[in-house]
Amino acid sequence: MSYFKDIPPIQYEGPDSDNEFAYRHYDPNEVVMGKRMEDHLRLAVAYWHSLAYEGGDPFGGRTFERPWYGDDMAAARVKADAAFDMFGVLNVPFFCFHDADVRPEGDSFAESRRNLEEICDVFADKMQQTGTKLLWGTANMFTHRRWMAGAATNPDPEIFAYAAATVKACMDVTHRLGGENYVLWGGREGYESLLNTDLTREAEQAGAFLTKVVDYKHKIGFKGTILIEPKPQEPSKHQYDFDVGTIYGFLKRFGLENEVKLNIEQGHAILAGHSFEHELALAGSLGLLGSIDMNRNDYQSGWDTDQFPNNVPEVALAYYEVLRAGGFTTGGTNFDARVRRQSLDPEDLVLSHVGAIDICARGLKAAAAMLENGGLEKMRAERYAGWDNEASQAMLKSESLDQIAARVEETNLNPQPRSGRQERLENWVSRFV
Ligand SMILES: [Mn+2]
Repeated sequence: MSYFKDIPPIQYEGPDSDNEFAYRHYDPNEVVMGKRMEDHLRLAVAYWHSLAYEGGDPFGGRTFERPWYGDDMAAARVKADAAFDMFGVLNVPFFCFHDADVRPEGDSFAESRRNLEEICDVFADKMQQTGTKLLWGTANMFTHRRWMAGAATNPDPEIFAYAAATVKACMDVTHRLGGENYVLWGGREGYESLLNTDLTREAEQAGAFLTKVVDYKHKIGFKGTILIEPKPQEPSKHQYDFDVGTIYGFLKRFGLENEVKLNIEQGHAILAGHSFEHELALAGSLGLLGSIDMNRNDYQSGWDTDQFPNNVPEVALAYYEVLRAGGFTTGGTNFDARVRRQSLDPEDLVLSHVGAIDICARGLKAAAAMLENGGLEKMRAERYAGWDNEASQAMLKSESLDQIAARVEETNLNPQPRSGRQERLENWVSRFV
């Protein structure tokens, strides 16, 4: 019997509905800027948070009781049943998973791979039956003790080899399931102490590893996008994929900037000292915006708490940058978010997503309204209008520093500052959110 048997399928009932188990703002068929809302947001449930997480924190273990907990294939099958029941209740088009979320670890690499392939056969059948699609697959190379000093950046070449085999297996099943992206998040790719770390070697290893991943993608004809997910720290003290700007430098260094894009997470952006919209805008500007992990952190604790989003103004500014960059192609909105330790019930698991999905719908609609109004773009164009003439462009392209200096004195240049209008623009945004 389904774990979600007492919960009706969630449907759009409009903003005046009094039903807790309904969408008030997410209408998959509503057209926003010429596209269905479902096709804009491309929502995905994260297997690890919703099915594998047991309610633990650094001070205590499992609080949840789910019928699928266990480390054998029978439990993995019960978990898959519950997962697809939940996707159906929510009516989300996509899911995402790590290998370790969906299958038990085997006694050997080969057994782990066979377990993964067997459960992905189950997924393939369920995907066929339900129409649910895979937004992305990925490898968990951070939980098991073998990864404690990193995967691709490990000082031990045998770990590098095990990581390569692991990623190959995960890419294979992602490809077979029609996954639209493949993600690499390097939680252990970094260091705890510089005293025992050779930064130069570890960067070379990471570059060689990613090059092999890209080569293999082309070899098997995987048409999805390879994505790297930035995060500055946690679990490692310092992670190499610190933020968007850092990864851009890494990709340029190894000539991979046209092969790899980014999966950008709200909580990780905040940990890096940025806003989510900053990271999205920078990725958009660099042509690297791939997909997003939607969540939020607790603003007091400073930890990566992976909570569900609940702030429309923040989410609106995030989708504004997504829309400005042209919207998602292979990417989407993955809820990298989990219910809190005390939220024990199946209803909590479902309603957390319902609320977050409505927040995303409101954010998307506000972002589209801002973009269609054009107020911010008009202001920006006015602010930089001085550059839209031949003389200004010549200064950038051909004038030398001393020529510019001579001109400043000859023309007795005396520039006057102009208002940045920040509060007026904040007032303008508030009209939409
Ligand atoms: Mn996170």
